[in-house]
Amino acid sequence: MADNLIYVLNGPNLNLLGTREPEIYGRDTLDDIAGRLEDRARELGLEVDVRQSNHEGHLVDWLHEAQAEGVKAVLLNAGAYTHTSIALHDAIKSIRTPVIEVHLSNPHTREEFRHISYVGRAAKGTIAGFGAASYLLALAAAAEL
Ligand code: CA2
Repeated sequence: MADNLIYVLNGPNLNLLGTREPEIYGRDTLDDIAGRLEDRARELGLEVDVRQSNHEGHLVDWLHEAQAEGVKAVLLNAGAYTHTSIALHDAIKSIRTPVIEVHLSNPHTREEFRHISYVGRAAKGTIAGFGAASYLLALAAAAEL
């Protein structure tokens, strides 16, 4: 049982964070965000395990693992899979671990194809549009669960 552990799962292209499109996604790298999450988690008596993959199946496996390991919650920025992946939707539905959907940008203010979220339809809640702070806000929400 890892009931003070939070998985922070990141999907495709988020390994490039901080290198391109800073006007949309900000200048922080995923490592910068991970560092800020680790600091805040410590203050909250929690631990974070931050991961990134460009492969949909890895994200599905990690969601199953979150349930098997008994982690407290998952923060999930599924990147573009948010808008396409019924597999991720089903994986979230298949576990009891609460999943909080996270986005740096606000997909609802962007292209039409970003307005559907298969992740959001299965998640406990969504935090979007606050840049890197979205992750910290989601961690605060997870701490309240
Ligand atoms: O706003 C978010 O966090 C997104 O999940 C980011 C995804 C996008 O497809 C979603 O609609 C919203 C894209 C992540 C791509 O990250 C990049 C980072 C640096 C340069 C280019 C892409």
